[in-house]
Amino acid sequence: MSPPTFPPGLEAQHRRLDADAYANIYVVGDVHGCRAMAESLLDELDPGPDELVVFVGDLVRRGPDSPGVVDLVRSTPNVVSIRGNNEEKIITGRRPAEGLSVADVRWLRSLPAVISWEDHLVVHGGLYPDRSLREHTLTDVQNVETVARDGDGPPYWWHHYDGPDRVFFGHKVLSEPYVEDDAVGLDTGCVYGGALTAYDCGRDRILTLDADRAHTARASEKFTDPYAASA
Ligand SMILES: [Mn+2]
Repeated sequence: MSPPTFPPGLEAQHRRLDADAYANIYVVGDVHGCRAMAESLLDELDPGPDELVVFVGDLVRRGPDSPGVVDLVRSTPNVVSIRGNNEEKIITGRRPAEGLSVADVRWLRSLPAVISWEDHLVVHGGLYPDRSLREHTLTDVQNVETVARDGDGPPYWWHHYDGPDRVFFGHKVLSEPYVEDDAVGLDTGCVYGGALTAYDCGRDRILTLDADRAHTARASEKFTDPYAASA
């Protein structure tokens, strides 16, 4: 099976892993500065030296401790992350640095936009179901949500996407994890008082850690039901 291929500019930001190097891989949803939750979840996953934890991006912004999350992910062995749209906002200077140092921002810039292994693909936002990988830009993979022509409602991209790769994603705040053969959605809004969610690829199961408080207010109806019938 040939690895997924993006256009050259994006392919340069695609990190291909050798799955044989790992006994298991976990994928974790958006953290948004919630260092204590990320620490607790990593304690629970307790990755061994032959295991890997992949964060879907949006480590930073909205929560209490963006620099703390960067420190944690950067310094914990066997933990990696891709870059989400919120990392991009800081890297490009469109949003303040949230207390991150120049070295922190340089580290964010060094993160890949895509991580893949075997037929697993991790992107922050998603993929357009009617386009090949070669027809995607960095902005697309970090931001795509809906395939509707206007508005931000359903149908969402994961309602129409049918492989070939199983895509793990965050970005869209979901009322529950979305777990299907073709796509796995993991942003359950921990910074909004929801939960931090991990997917255990080896055991095909979800692990969730409920937030004990919201750091940013969000109405419950703004948690998207990932299974809601598409229009
Ligand atoms: Mn996010």
